[in-house]
Amino acid sequence: MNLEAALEEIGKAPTLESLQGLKVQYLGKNGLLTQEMKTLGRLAPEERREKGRVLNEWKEALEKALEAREAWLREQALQERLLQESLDVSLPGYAFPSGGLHITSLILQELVGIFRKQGFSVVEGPEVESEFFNFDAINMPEWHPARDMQDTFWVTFDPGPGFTIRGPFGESVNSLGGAVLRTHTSGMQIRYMIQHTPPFRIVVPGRVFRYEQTDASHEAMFHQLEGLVVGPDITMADLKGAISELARGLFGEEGKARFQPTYFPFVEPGVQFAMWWPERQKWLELGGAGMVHPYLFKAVDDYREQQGLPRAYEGMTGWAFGMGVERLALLRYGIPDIRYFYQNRLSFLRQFRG
Ligand code: FA5
Repeated sequence: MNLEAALEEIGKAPTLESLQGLKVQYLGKNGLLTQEMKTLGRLAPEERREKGRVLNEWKEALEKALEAREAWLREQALQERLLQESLDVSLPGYAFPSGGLHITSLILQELVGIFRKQGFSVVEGPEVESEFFNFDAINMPEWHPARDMQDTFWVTFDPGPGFTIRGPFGESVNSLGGAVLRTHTSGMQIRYMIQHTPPFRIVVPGRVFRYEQTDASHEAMFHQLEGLVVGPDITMADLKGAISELARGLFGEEGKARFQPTYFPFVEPGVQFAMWWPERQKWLELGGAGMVHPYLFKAVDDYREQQGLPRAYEGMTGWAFGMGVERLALLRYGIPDIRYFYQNRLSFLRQFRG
């Protein structure tokens, strides 16, 4: 074996693979140096020591050369890769899709903004509600059609430990009937009045649920905005003023509201209201409203009394309204089908993102 030639060969190995080949060729189990080592046993002791020393030096020299070449080849490969992968900052960048608010959020924000300007506070309530707040306390006794199974998602699962419907004071109200997915935001009228004393004005945005066959104008899940104003001298004129103001906020100076009598158990008198849409020259039916029924004030005061609080609603008057948020969006943007709202198709949603 010629050490010089071997070292030169190693120093010129073009690739890591060929270098590995050389390593096997010299130092492998049957490698050239290994074979030379095997001959040592046949030599006289003196000669063996001398040749053994030389072969060990060769071995070290080969190992060093292999290592050095390997390091160089690896460095070379790295440099090449860096060169290939280097960033070309002149390339156009990727466009990251940016998110946006859902059409329902946009409308809700707009509505709430209009009421905030008039001094209303914004409050929210639970989506799983007790039968008591959703129905009984707002004068919707058991025989009322809205309590039919078609209209209401009853929460019939075994509540199990840890699940209780709580009243405004954290007290369990499970004893006051079953649980429902709230069918409207009107239950919040009671929750809020129990905890606060008049005068006040609030709006309550929120999700509501109805066990309904869906169609172009009916969803099983939609949003409402509830309004409630209570004080010593609140009149129907204030209600008309507030809804008309909302119409102007939404549709500009030409915006106006129309009221027609109708029946809701929790208002007296009750109205349904529509808004004039100047662009299309037509009326949009948006929701119900009216003067708070005295039944509610009594139910609230009774509840307060049970909790050791003074009665606070005798001699008070107030008005309330509840409107469909998606309905408003449908009419305002000429959207043909309410089911588009929650199918999550980007092609639809992108048209409205704020
Ligand atoms: C109510 O829910 C009453 N709580 C409103 C109210 C509040 C009246 C305070 C008086 C005082 P109604 O069931 O009509 O009323 O629903 C109100 C609005 O919600 C409707 O005008 C409509 O805009 C919308 N709405 C009702 N059902 C659906 C549905 N399935 N899908 C989409 N929007 C609906």
